[in-house]
Amino acid sequence: MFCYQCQETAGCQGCTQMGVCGKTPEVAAMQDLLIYVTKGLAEITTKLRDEKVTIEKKINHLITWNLFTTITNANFDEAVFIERIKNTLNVKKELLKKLSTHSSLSKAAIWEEYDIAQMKKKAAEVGVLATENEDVRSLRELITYGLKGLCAYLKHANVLEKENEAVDIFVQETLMKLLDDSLSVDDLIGLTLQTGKFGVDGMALLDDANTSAYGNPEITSVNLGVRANPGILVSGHDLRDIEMLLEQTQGTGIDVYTHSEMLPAHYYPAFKKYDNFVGNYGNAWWKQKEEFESFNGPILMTTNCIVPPKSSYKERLFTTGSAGMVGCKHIPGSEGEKKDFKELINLAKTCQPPTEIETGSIVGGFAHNQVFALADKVVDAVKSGAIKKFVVMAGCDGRAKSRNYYTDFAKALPKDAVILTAGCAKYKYIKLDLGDIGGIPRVLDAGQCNDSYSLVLIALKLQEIFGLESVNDLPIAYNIAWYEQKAVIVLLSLLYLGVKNIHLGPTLPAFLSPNVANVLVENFGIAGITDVENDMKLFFE
Ligand code: SF4
Ligand code: SF3
Repeated sequence: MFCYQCQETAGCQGCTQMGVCGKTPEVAAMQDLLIYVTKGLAEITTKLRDEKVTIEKKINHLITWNLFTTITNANFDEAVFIERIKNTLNVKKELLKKLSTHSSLSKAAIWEEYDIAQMKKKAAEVGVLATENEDVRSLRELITYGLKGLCAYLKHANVLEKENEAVDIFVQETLMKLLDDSLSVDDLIGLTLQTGKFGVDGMALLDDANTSAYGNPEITSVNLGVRANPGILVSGHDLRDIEMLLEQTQGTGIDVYTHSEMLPAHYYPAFKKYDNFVGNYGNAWWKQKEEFESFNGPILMTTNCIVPPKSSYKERLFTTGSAGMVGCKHIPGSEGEKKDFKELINLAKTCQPPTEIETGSIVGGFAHNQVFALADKVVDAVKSGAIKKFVVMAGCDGRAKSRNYYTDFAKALPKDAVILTAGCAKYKYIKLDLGDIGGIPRVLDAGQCNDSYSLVLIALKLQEIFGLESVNDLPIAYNIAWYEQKAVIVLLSLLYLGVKNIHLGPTLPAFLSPNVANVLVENFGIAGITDVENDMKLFFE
């Protein structure tokens, strides 16, 4: 196997024996093959569109779901990947019949094999290292990972019945281009920035989907303690799943808690009517082993990020949507279908209530609409000098000790600096008592990683209010932590919007070749992090 798509990749180079995440070589191989056949399918859909053939929505969704399923920590079940490959081959076969000529098709578009041994053989030939030129490989993978992140966001919008066909068309055209050996490094750099443009569109689509379904996030105090009833813990990013679970747990005596990236569900007005929606339990995804154990009740993983579970709670762990884990029950249901969570609810009734691991509360809900409502206050604070700087610290958390940097960085910030955050990176500092500036908390949490879109809107609004020419003229620094591919699309979106001098840590992506890293440094001022003392000087002097 060879995989270097996430920040935790072995030795900052690539996982070759077994994923640091727990991904086996068998799963890695089938993920590679799924990406390959999906690129082939995307080539066919793109060519059919050229011939004015309409591509059904369900095919767009299949492509989206395929990419999402290969995201870090989403699905560890080889059988799921084999099934998806076969399904994709079936769809591909049907569409091929509609295409007027097959003469210019790539090997990926025409490859077809249902025998597992043959699949494995092919998988070994089509992985990341199949591209020999390291710069082309680097850019192809950068774009692929951006598309994976984008597809995760599209999928969340799709389950809320929101579509943007232009984004689907771009995803498919781009997947086709990733098969094209005639594309130069410059072409691929252009495609990388275009991916960022569609990243913005994808996040805007999801923002619209979430806010039109559940209202605009608002300032909310979220309880960290527990109650005496048994509970179900929900993690991942899928708001439609938690909505269905909340509906089905009414009157059952079962409480519902959020974990990690599901915390922002509390910020949406629509979920406040459920009085069994108790609070947030625990921290970011990588703390699952301790926190899922002490939760005592069933856990629902709606998306990434799953840590392969301990046997002590494996029977209580359920997956749904793109998430999957061998030995854990999967709750089926796709767009528009009602999922049945009876099994979790029945199991919860037999479980002990959660063991309390902390008390108190945290405050969040500072997505664009809420911040715009506070704009006067924020602008006054900036004008008076009470707020001298904003630091965007969005992104991901992870298990590497080096990530304690972000806690130390938050603590060391001057008292007139405000953190803007989104994603699970927040767990490194959201529970610190950083106080407020004239009633404005010093950590403003917009929500999930996709709500980085809100941070962009906030920056653009401030630019407009202050009449600045460029978003880079604002007193905003960017110190972003990344882990998986959703952070890649957020980064590409920021680059597309012209944001410069983003610091990315705790390490730069292994998939950036030295030349590609140089392009990012020279054109966008991208840099890594060093230590808190040095970086404080860099950001504040
Ligand atoms: Fe390694 Fe990350 Fe790939 Fe897992 S997702 S195999 S940890 S690079
Ligand atoms: Fe977290 Fe996986 Fe990235 Fe959505 S849940 S931000 S790491």
